[in-house]
Amino acid sequence: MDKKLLTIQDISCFGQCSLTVALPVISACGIETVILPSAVLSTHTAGFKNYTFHDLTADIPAIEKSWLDNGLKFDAFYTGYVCEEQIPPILHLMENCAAEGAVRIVDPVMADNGKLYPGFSADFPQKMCKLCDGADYILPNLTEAAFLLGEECRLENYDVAYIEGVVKRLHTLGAKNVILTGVSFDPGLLGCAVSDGNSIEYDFNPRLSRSSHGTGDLFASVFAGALMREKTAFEAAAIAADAVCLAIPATPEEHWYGVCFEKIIPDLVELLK
Ligand code: PXL
Repeated sequence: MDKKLLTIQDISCFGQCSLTVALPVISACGIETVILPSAVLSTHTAGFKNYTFHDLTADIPAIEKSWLDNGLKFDAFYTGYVCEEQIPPILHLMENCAAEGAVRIVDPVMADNGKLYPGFSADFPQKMCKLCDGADYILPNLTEAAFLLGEECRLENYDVAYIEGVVKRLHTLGAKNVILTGVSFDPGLLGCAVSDGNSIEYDFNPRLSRSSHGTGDLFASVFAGALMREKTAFEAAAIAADAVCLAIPATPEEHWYGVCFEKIIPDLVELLK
C-alpha cells in the first residue's frame, strides 16, 4: 500500500498558509494526504482584521474513533498550527492511529520575528514541548526554538556555537532530528541547520531581498513530502529551502499575505526526481 500522511493544522480559508498549502504541496509530492483541521479561520492571523476562529478540539476524539472503527492508520503525522488545548487529543490520536514505523514531524508553529502569534498564551510553548517530545523531526524557526527552550530570542549577532547549543538543547526536549530554520552566519546567506543528534549539517541559499508570510508552512510541507519520498532529512530540507527560494520571487510584491506556491509546483516535482 502507498504511504499515507496525516497533517493536522488549521484551515485559514483565505491566506495561503497551513492546510491550504500542505494539502496541495504534499499531494504534488505524490503522497496521499489526509487532513485533520485544528481550527477554521476566515483568514490567517498575521495582518488581517476581524478574523473568525472556530476551534475544532472537541471534534478530535470522535474523528479518532471513526478512523479506528474503519481501521485507518497513517505512516506519517505532520502537525503545524494547533490550538491551545489540542496537544493531549492529538498525542492520543497519533498513538492510536499510527501504522508500524510511523514518523512524527512537528512544526511548532507559534511565533516568528521574536513574538508569539496573536491568540497564543505565554503557556503555549510549554504545551508545544509535549508535542516535540517523541517527535522524529521538529522544524522550529529561531524564534520558536527560543520559546520552546524558555530562552531569550537572539535573531542576530550570534555565532556557530550559539546555534549548535540551541540545536543540542532542542534535542533534550525529546526530538530525534532537529531542523532549525532562519539560520544565518553571513548577511548574504540564509538557511537551516539539520541535526540527527550526532552531527549538524547546514544548507544555505542566497538571502532574498524580502521575506513573505507562509514560507514556514511551505518549507515544512515540502520537507514532509520529500521525506515521504525517501529523501534524507538533509536532502528534504535542501529541497524545501529551494522551493521557498523559487516561490518568493514568483510572488508579486503586493501579494503580502502568502507565497504563490502554485506557480512553483512544476519545479517542485522536478526537484523531487
Ligand atoms: O503560517 C503560520 C500560520 C498558520 N496558521 C495561522 C496563522 C499563521 C501565522 O500567522 O495565523 C492561523
